[in-house]
Amino acid sequence: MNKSTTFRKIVGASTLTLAAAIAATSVANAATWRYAHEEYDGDVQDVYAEHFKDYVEENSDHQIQIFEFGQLGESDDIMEQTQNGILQFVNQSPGFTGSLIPEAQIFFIPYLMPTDMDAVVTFFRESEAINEMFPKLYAEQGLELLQMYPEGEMVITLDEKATSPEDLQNKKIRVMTNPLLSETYEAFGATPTPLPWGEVYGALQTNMIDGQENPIFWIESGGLYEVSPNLLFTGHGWFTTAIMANQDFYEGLSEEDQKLVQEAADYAFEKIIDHIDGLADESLAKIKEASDDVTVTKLNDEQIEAFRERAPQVEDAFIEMTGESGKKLLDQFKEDLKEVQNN
Ligand code: 6CS
Repeated sequence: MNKSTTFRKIVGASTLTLAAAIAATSVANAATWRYAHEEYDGDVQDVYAEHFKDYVEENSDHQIQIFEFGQLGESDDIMEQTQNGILQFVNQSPGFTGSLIPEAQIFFIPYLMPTDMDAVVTFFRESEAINEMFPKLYAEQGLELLQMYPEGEMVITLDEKATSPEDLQNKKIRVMTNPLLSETYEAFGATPTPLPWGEVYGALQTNMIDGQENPIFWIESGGLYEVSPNLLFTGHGWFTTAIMANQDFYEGLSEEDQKLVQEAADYAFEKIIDHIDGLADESLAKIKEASDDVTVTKLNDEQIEAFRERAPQVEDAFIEMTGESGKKLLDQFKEDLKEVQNN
């Protein structure tokens, strides 16, 4: 064997060893990250999670394991598991986070958000309150906020048709478990009843409550129209949700993996905006097809005004609950919204 063949063999062998070592390191660094959300297979949060998973798995050796509603408990349970580091990612809606981060209740001030979807999406993309102020508030609770996104316009479902706050008197309306949402329904004339999601269908079925609010896709997918068939479109807000990571986990990632996570969150955001476009109309059509008992009431401007004029007292309650920090957030929120509407 001549010198050059020997040299090539040695180099070849060491290249192979190096490649094997790199492969072993990358397998050793490949992790399985646990991600829980609050919805079921095919619902908006699940679609977001699947896109996030696709991006991560296509662009790294890491795997994402998704847990849907109920597999690990209620929304508050998955948040606790994330704060404890048992889960790496959690999708929790401000409807529940509001009890942990009072400022997150801002989404429950009625008639703050526009009804037009393009304006809502632009707001989420560009808002300084959403993209700069909220991450700091979540960080105080050990959470790295990755993205906030809208799921759909809120619609009230009731046991009877209604068109005014007077019609809501004595109606027990289920609300997610944050105090400001209770203020909203009190302002609307109703009796708010905070409940975790798992109890809502049964409570409607047994008439423990008379109604609830949610986006149409969820009213359809959860079969809520079967037990609460009168739909009332008041235009008072959007269901918003948020995806976040345990902050210690996130800060322990390499720069490359942090970038991967951010890109996956942005990628899934774009996908979800496409997904929700037209989803409410499709879901309403499915509901009408499935049930003859369903009624749909879309309030006119004058009827909406009767609800809207009760919003300022909820805004006052928000400021009372959140102090200076909430006031600053609300001012920025309003400024961001004005900018979106002016453009
Ligand atoms: O009303 C609720 O509690 C649920 N609504 C939606 C649209 N997603 C998850 C949440 O738990």
